[in-house]
Amino acid sequence: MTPPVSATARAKANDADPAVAGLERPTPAGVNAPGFGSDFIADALRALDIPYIALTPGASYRGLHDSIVNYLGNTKPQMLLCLHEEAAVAIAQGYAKVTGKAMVTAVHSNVGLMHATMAMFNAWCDRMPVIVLGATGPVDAAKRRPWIDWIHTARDQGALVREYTKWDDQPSSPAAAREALLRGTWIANTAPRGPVYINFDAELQEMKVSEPLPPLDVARYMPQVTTSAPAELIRQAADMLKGAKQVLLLAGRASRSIDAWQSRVALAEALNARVVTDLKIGASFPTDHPLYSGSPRAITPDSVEGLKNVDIVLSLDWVDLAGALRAFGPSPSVKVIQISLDHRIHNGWSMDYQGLPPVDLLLSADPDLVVPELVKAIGQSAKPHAVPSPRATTNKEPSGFTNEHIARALRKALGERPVTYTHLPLSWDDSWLAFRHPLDYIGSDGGGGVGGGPGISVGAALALKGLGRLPVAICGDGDFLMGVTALWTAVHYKIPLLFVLANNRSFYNDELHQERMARARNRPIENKWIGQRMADPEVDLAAMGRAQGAAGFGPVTKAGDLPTVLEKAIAAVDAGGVAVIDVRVEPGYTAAMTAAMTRGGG
Ligand SMILES: Cc1ncc(C[n+]2csc(CCOP(=O)(O)OP(=O)(O)O)c2C)c(N)n1
Ligand SMILES: [Mg+2]
Repeated sequence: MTPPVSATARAKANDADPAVAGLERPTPAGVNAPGFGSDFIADALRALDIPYIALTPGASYRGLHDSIVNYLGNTKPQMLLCLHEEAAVAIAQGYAKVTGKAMVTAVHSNVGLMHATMAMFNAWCDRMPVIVLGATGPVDAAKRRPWIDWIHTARDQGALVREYTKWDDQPSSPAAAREALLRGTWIANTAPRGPVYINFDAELQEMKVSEPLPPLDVARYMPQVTTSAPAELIRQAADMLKGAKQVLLLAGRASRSIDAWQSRVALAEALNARVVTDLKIGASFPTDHPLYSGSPRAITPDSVEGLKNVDIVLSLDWVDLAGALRAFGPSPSVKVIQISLDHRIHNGWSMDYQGLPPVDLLLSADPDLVVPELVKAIGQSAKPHAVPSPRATTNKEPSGFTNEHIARALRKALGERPVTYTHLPLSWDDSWLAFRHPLDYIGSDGGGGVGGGPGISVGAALALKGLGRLPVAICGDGDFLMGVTALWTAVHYKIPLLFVLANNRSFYNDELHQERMARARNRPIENKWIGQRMADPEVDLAAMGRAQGAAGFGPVTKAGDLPTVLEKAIAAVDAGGVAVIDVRVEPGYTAAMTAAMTRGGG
């Protein structure tokens, strides 16, 4: 049972990773009863059982900062110092991608929040729960210090992020602050999940409070929200699927549960469905399964055997169902079943809800809960649908030095070892690495915000500690450079992690856009690199890793050198460190990637 929110809750054991928990131990503050507004906020955080708070400090929450260090003893939550607010929120996003649960972050007044916004938008589009704490004020103008307290006080600070958070609040008393934390945690962790923002007045944190708050049973404020589907709708969906000639299963957003994964496989097998997954989100189906057809690039009317015969599209919370249907170009007789809760989170500001798809049967439910029911209802398929031939993959050695060489070298170096890919670059082809477990790949940034890769990877690697998996982040140089200071947090808190950098010395994705412009306007294509290439000087990415205490390797300029360097870097990570390999791949994308970009994307 969850203990009441009170000073006694402070005696609870810390679930943080033991190596992390041993770090940054404060001098004990002795007998220490709660006496300030922020002590009550800290008590509530403790009772919510959240192990870490990733933060970049600021005076607006110096009260809460003191309470976490000197009142809670920097335990549960334990501080993870971040060098940029965007990294703090990205770390929480990565943590949620692995655990499914919200971690806490704290950012300073309006300015820290401004830095955090990009990562909050990524978490929002990724439907990942994150609790962002902020601060302002003193709201009472009479209490403000000259200048600094004035520029760092904003009316309705939550307005900065309201359009891409599920909820925000600015409580005015310790009791209201506690309630806001309970409500925010519940909302963030309830599907469809997402970030919340709670803003604490500096004065509220620093005020003396003599009366204790009455104890509270946290569990009673986290009621389970039913997200399964009614039996009648499951029966209807099962009947439609049983009568289908060929089902196209779009395996979209899903939890990291292995049981849910196995049910998805059972459903596909019962129907002999063709299955498509999406690198924008975490692995949702074994990509070496004979029923697997590929990534969304595979969804064209004639690219994959069997798709022409599709008469039912079953979407398990696919990120862009309307877009997939458009690319696939099905006949008007194709029926669409959508299982998703996502419509419950859509608002009028961000268009991340995508196009409006035609839907013949909607199950407003969590696909992970519906799929096992569908498997039961379908049983062994009434119709023996054709088994497709496995999709063609090539063993041909690629030419030049490309991302595909990185994939090959990793496959060879890691063999059957459990690996979690915590990030893949935009130009990645999903045939290069096989995913066989929901934790093999956790998806991308969500909001297309470049710079999220390093922070997300650090948060994921933290959550993966002790699971026997090697976290590997493959980042573009642009992504790495925008988020590079997240590495310091990983090194400092002893979070092992391997970065392999697909360094083409360019924001290359945008070179392709300039090429497209030049072609359309009949202008010189050879100028596409201007304003895109990071050359003269080339950035020494390994040195940027070393500067923060990571082991830096490279630059690796020949594919033949990769295996030896990888071996050394993996050894450094196995010894508990962070390793960075600067791989100087050639600028350029595969033909498939370029074709997909011409159809959209980027
Ligand atoms: C915050 C942000 N700024 C700019 C962009 C536009 N953009 C999309 S991809 C890209 C290039 C990323 O460079 P890199 O990570 O090196 O990958 P590459 O395209 O070179 O493979 C840019 C700048 C973006 N999506 N997000
Ligand atoms: Mg690049």
